[in-house]
Amino acid sequence: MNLAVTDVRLTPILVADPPLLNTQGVHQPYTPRLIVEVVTADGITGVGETYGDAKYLELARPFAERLKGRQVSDLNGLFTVADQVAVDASRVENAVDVGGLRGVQTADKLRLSVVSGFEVACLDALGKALGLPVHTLLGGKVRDAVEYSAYLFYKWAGHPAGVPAEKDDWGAAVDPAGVVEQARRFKERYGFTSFKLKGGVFPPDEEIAAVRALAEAFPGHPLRLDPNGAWSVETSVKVARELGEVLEYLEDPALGTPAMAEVAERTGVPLATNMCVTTFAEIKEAFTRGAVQVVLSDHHYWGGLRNTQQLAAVCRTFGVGVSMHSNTHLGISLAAMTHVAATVPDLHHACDSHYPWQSEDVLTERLTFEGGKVAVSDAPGLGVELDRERLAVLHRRWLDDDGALRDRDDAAAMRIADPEWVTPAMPRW
Ligand code: GKR
Ligand code: MG
Repeated sequence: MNLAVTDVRLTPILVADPPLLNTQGVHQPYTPRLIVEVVTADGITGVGETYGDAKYLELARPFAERLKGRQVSDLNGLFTVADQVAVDASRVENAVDVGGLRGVQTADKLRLSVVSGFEVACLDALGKALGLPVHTLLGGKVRDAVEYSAYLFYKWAGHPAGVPAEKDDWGAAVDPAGVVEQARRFKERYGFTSFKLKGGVFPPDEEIAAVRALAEAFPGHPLRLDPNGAWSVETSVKVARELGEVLEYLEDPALGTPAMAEVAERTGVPLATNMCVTTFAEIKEAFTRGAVQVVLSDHHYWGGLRNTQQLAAVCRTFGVGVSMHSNTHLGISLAAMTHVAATVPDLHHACDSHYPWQSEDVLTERLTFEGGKVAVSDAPGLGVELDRERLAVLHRRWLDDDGALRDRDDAAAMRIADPEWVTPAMPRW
């Protein structure tokens, strides 16, 4: 068996995305992703997926060159390779990273996001070479299916008139009734039993009303609200008091560890985060201050599936819960998320996934949710197959773009509908 990497293919693509609203603005009609393929000397191809914005491509290209000749089994070596590639400092200094929705951006974090795409591709190739599923390479699954939550968004019926976009059949959701209707569809289509509402879009009272409407329509279903740090400590405490009874947890109500610690101290509602604990370095302060009770990992920016397992072990040590954050992604990432989540022993909260919002994929067969769960594949590698024709179509879209969509920019997308829009300073309320 020859596990040496002989070729690496990087394919940036643009994927259709509905007009989902968040603190920064609205999702663009097409969002960038990067598909990574790692080929071994035996002709086995492993696939991975990560962010596709220019700053990630800038790192992924030299990374790919350096990977050639290394073994797909040398997963620790990926971090050595990461140390050898650099991103232009201006990319980090000026980066807004979609308004920091995934926490503070650093050069290291960018590198880890690139590592994750290659790590998943190497694990897929290694699994295929050995005839073993990725979860086995990670130590073995402890569950046969992974539960996901329905990720509800305030949303327009369509992208602004005149903007080239794919149509979706979800309709608008800009008030409590719209949110409940969206949740109903999620439940009907995929069987989800827990719901997360992306907040920070409307004044808190309106979002409180939406969560109350969900609680009424779906009694006993776990509910979460995530305003991405849009609220002051006072507002967060008020919302926590008003919704305390119905929330499984409140996600990033306020920005940063000190503010989260204060909210935690003044309320009994568990706080979750994918914003103030996004690196190993941020754990100590947050945990010692009791700022968060659940960390939402994301294998993309935590540096891969094995780092996610390490994060889970640290959380376990401190009695902090762990679950999974999501950003717009396709089936390769959903498969990777499912494999790693299957190996985490104490996963007590349904994971997040944007996947139902993506009408397009690069796989021959889409992954499916049944009863809100994705079955853990036992096929070799990730258990997914790349659809090269679809990949070519989505890559063509990226090639044809004049550059406007190649970097995700929710504020720019919002300005098309509202030319006066500037991303609000946080806390907004
Ligand atoms: O897709 O608009 C979005 C979300 O707001 C995403 O960018 C966040 O990173 O889902 C994320 C979150 O939980 O904060
Ligand atoms: Mg969040």
